[in-house]
Amino acid sequence: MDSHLAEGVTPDQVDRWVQSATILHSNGDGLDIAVKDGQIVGVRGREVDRVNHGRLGPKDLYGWQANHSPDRLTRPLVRRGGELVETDWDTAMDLVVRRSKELLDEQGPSALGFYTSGQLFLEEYYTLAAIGHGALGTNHMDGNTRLCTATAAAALKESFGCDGQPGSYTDIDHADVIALYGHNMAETQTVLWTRVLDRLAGPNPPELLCVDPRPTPVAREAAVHLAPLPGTNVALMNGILHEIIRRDMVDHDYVDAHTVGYEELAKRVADYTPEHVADICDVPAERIREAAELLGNAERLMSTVLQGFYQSHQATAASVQVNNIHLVRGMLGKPGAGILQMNGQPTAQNTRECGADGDLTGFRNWSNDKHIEDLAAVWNLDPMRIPHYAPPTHAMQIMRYAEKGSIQFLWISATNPAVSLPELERIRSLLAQQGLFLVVQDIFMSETAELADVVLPAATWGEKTGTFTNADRTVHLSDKAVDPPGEARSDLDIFLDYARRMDFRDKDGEPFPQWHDPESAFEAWKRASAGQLCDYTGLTHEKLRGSGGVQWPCNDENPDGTERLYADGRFWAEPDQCESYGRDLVTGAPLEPTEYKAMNPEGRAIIKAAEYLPPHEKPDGEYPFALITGRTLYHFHTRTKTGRSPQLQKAAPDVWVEISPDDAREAGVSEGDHVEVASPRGVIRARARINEIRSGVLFVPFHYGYWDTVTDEEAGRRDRAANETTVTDWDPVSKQPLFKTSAARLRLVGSGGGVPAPAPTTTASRPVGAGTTETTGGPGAASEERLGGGTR
Ligand SMILES: Nc1nc2c(c(=O)[nH]1)N[C@H]1C(S)=C(S)[C@@H](COP(=O)(O)OP(=O)(O)OC[C@H]3O[C@@H](n4cnc5c(=O)[nH]c(N)nc54)[C@H](O)[C@@H]3O)O[C@H]1N2
Ligand SMILES: Nc1nc2c(c(=O)[nH]1)N[C@H]1C(S)=C(S)[C@@H](COP(=O)(O)OP(=O)(O)OC[C@H]3O[C@@H](n4cnc5c(=O)[nH]c(N)nc54)[C@H](O)[C@@H]3O)O[C@H]1N2
Ligand SMILES: [Mo]
Repeated sequence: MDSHLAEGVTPDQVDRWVQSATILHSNGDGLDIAVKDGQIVGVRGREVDRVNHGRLGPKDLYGWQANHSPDRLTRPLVRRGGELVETDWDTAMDLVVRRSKELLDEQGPSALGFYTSGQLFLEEYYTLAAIGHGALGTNHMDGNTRLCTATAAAALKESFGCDGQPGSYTDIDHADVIALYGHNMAETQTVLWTRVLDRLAGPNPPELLCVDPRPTPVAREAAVHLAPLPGTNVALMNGILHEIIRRDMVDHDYVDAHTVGYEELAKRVADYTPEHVADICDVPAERIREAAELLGNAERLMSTVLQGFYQSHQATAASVQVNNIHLVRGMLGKPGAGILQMNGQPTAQNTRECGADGDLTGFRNWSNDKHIEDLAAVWNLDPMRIPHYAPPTHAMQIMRYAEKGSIQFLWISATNPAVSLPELERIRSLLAQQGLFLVVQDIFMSETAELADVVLPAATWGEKTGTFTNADRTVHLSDKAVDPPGEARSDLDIFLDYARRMDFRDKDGEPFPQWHDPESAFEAWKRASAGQLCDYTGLTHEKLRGSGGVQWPCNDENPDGTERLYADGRFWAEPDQCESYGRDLVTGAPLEPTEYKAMNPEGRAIIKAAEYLPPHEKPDGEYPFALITGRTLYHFHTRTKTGRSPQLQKAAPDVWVEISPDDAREAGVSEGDHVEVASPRGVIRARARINEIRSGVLFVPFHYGYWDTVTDEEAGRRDRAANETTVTDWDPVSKQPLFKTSAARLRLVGSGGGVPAPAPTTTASRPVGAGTTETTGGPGAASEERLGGGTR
């Protein structure tokens, strides 16, 4: 069991252990919070938990310290004479309510927008969805899940008719091949990775396939590592499918009984020979054959997909090809044969289920009037109150409407777009506009809160009760351990307070939402989920208390939850049932209900093919590098929590840029030198880390914004956040922005005096020459990386 307690505190001094789960990734590791004298003083892993069996990762062990950081927001703030000043809740909420009512009267609900998170609790999202889509009737509601797992949801809908992960983490225990696509699991889901490492060290170890342009710890363990040029995933996947089909490593019985679309796929990938694909991806053709061989011979294939696929221009098309490999090989619904279209944030699954993003509550279908009526009945509202004339506005479009002035009220909760959205100069200026009334609900004075008209101080994890669901559908309870600081209030209380002050009513004139606390919100949600794929009716807060997590669907038929979906080869895809009729994978154009019915009358799994298109912004003479951005082990996003945990902050104190040895030599750059990375949008300055990243590619972690750049020299400078450089563009199907494909140039600014870059040395950013003990680590392997991958 992993545990960390504050210095000087011993386990016997702990007053209480309070059940919860981890919140700085999507793994959902069960933990207990240690409480002493009304303060959180540590955590320990829960051995009874099905997900982690007591293990915890570095962020979980140290991240909780941020909760009692002295600079937590403790009172509401309002802008007066240009300055944010403290006030009381009545004053702040009155302002929010007054502006809402004015805009509702003058312009209607479309003047109001909501941008939320993947980090609140289920009860909070359900409440927000009911307020936004139900009571107010605005179409403008989305989550930062748009930046995170919109593609996971889209890929699942395209292939299986509905969101919901088919697989289970236990598939790792059974698989003989594990494929990780654009997923640096070793750094982003550390406990899940230890489960993989256990298998690798045990009897009958599985073989790994890693698809990632960087030498991640996953790549180092892989039997086959493909390092394609960023933005070429669809070509690569089509090449692998080409080989699998050419060599007839296809489960024709499964395909015939349970799928539609196989012929179309076979036709579409016919031209994608390994040689052709090798040219596009700059990966040796032989390596593509090896990957196909591995996948095609697997008896129990487990796949995970994450941001290397989701945050690029053909995100959904690429992710769907992973589903296709499973469908053509009949690798679903049995132990070891699982797909995880991964989540990133701890509660992103709930944002989607509850419909606090572009989805409709309970995985209902926006284009199916019966589903709207059904939800309206659950809410006891008139169906016409739920806007469904068009698909809900996605986050990037919400920002566009705010920029243009049609959205004049924007309520942002638990996300920090002034650091996490692309093209920050634009985001800062549109959020700061005079005409936009900006409400920011956070636990710290984030870069976004700095721009707000009203700042609402929230209580967070450990200070409130609620449930959340991880990437393999495991539901956990997180109980309140301590009181929030000052006057901070839970997000649920804030949303409900708004609803009461707005005096929303249901059809019977009763206050809407009809619930008032976490437990009644959960009970209400159960009614909304009843009979849907994400059925929670068999769960209660009490049942989860003490448990090791339960996987939905959990209902009368499955009282202990459900390990794998679609075990019987039946999908949630019947025309009357499905969450979406699907889209064209290349253009994003939605299918009409009649088209869907004609294509898939029996509700089978859908094998959908896609042509490869090159990225819109490719390296050229002026911007010769492909710039990718992402994560490091020790930090979470914009570091509002991990940057306030001394151990984590020390492990990765400042931004860096990863450069290959060849590229560094050509630019005259040595380890630790100061360099400038410029894209057509903006410039950042960072220190150079020379590592085994493939040539032609630069990597910058996106964790570093401006809240802790406090020295005189740094104050006011805006050249540290990766998103100064990224592009305003998105996948046409999922609308997820492209954080992993832009073009950039590199320039030496000054010597670092031989001091290494402030980057960790044990992660994907490990410097060249370090740690040659691992399988692909030596200089020979490094040159193979530069050719686009290696074998073990
Ligand atoms: N330590 C840590 N863990 C986290 C988080 C965190 O901030 N820090 N955040 C959580 C969240 S919200 C998320 S969404 C997940 C994200 O978890 P991951 O997706 O694992 O993390 P990223 O670093 O964003 O991207 C993964 C990999 O994609 C690769 N990549 C880039 N471009 C391409 C490409 O074109 N093709 C391919 N195949 N690969 C490419 C990158 O080299 C990178 O190693 O992590 C979760 N866990
Ligand atoms: N360049 C680049 N950009 C990216 C990515 C990338 O890979 N590259 N990844 C994208 C992805 S996958 C993600 S998920 C996003 C993440 O981007 P963000 O969501 O903007 O990042 P966070 O730092 O997690 O912001 C969460 C905010 O919520 C606050 N908060 C924490 N807990 C609570 C709570 O309980 N209540 C309230 N009200 N507030 C709380 C935190 O203090 C913080 O300000 O970034 C995206 N942006
Ligand atoms: Mo994410």
